[in-house]
Amino acid sequence: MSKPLSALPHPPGRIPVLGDIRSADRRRPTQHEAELALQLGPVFQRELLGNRLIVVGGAELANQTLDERSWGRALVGPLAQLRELAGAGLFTARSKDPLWAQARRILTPGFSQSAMRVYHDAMASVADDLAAKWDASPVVDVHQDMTAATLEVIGRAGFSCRMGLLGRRDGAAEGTEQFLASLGRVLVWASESTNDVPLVGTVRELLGARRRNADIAACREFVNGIIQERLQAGDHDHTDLLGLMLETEDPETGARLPHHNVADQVLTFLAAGHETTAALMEVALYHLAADPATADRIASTGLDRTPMTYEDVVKSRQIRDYLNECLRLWPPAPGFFRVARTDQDLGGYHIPAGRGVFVLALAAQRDADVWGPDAHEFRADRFTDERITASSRKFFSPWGTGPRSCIGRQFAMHEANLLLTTLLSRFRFRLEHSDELVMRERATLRPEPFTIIATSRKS
Ligand code: MNH
Repeated sequence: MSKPLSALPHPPGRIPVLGDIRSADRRRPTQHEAELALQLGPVFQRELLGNRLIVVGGAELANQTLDERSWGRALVGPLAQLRELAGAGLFTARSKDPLWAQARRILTPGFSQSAMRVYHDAMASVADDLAAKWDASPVVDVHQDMTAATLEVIGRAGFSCRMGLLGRRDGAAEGTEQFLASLGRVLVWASESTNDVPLVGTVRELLGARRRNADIAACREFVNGIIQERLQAGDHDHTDLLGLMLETEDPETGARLPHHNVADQVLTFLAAGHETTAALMEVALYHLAADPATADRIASTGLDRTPMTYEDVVKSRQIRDYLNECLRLWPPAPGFFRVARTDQDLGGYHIPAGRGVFVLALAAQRDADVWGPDAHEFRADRFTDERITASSRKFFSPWGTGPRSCIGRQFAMHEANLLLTTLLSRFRFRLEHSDELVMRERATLRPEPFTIIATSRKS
């Protein structure tokens, strides 16, 4: 007999009606939940004013929620908030919205491994611009440069559009900085408002609504500019993501994506693609800067080919393993929501059909029961030493799962791999201060800004 949800363990200090308000941390919600998972076990509850969030932080139970027959994706939490920004873009569309399936069919070839060949040169141009910048000024604000680099990559590879954040500015999109500022504020809101204390949150919501609507409008205006420019140019032979979306007929229905949906997708790729990949790059650069011996070792294994070709990137498995350890320890998307399709049992608790749970990858990817006693440590060779297979009990799911898993996975890995190998082959870097890696949250989990000193390997 499984126990009712009300019997799930919860944080100490629960207050009648208000709930677990004392243990709410609106600035670091998922890191706080990962700490709670250590105290409360593999599945627990957090309650705010009668809203119960079920958090799954144990590897075994988290793996159970990946079964697509029993569980599906849920559009709640920050995702639901982000619908205001990205509408029916892939990330925020409902699974039953026909536009989701249509867009996914049209876009899947554009995100396949072989499509990366098409984007490789555009990505490499960003890597070169970044390296030139580091050559000129060796004190590197990593946060700023990774924001710039990842946005440039999506802009140049996805939309054949320079963002003007790196390299030459002529012919670049205008208003990129304002777009970034607006997007940033909307992401903070989506993250914090879902972890707000009720009532206080409602007031904050009302006060912020006007500003937010202006920010959302500014973001949409920026992407409409990119699309309009392409439409006015009238050339139809672009092989980038934007070309694909504007020109391709859905293989199943024969229909093209309506332009408002193309705008949703462009905004989705700019938002979902840059913050996450920047977070991954920053975690990797932090650990490499903190451990120069490992950086030298990786740099000495045939990364000296310049420029890196598509094949070089695909073959550089060492970096891929390194990136996977970064994704394990600090998943840029710290968790995802799943909903029970039918009644389920999770660790002895009854989850009724339709109930949503939050799968906390941040905790499950560090579960010492399956990852071992050093689960909380960064180990550069972890993924080289042990392969993660479908049958292993280890939970590793930084890209989500099932039909709604990350469409940009190959894109992000090719990009991070190429950027990192380019930088590693050309520079030694060290941390300016011996800072700890501190993570902040705004729907994603991303390092607080830090500085590294980059010096050319040639000198
Ligand atoms: Mn991405 C969905 C992680 C890079 C575009 N992404 C997801 C999900 C995770 C995720 C996890 C599933 C969320 C959920 O189930 O609620 N994504 C990442 C990470 C990186 C990343 C860790 C980089 C590192 N993502 C990218 C890039 C792009 C992108 C780059 C695009 C250029 N991601 C998406 C889109 C979806 C998604 C679009 C939604 C897919 C769908 O629902 O059909």
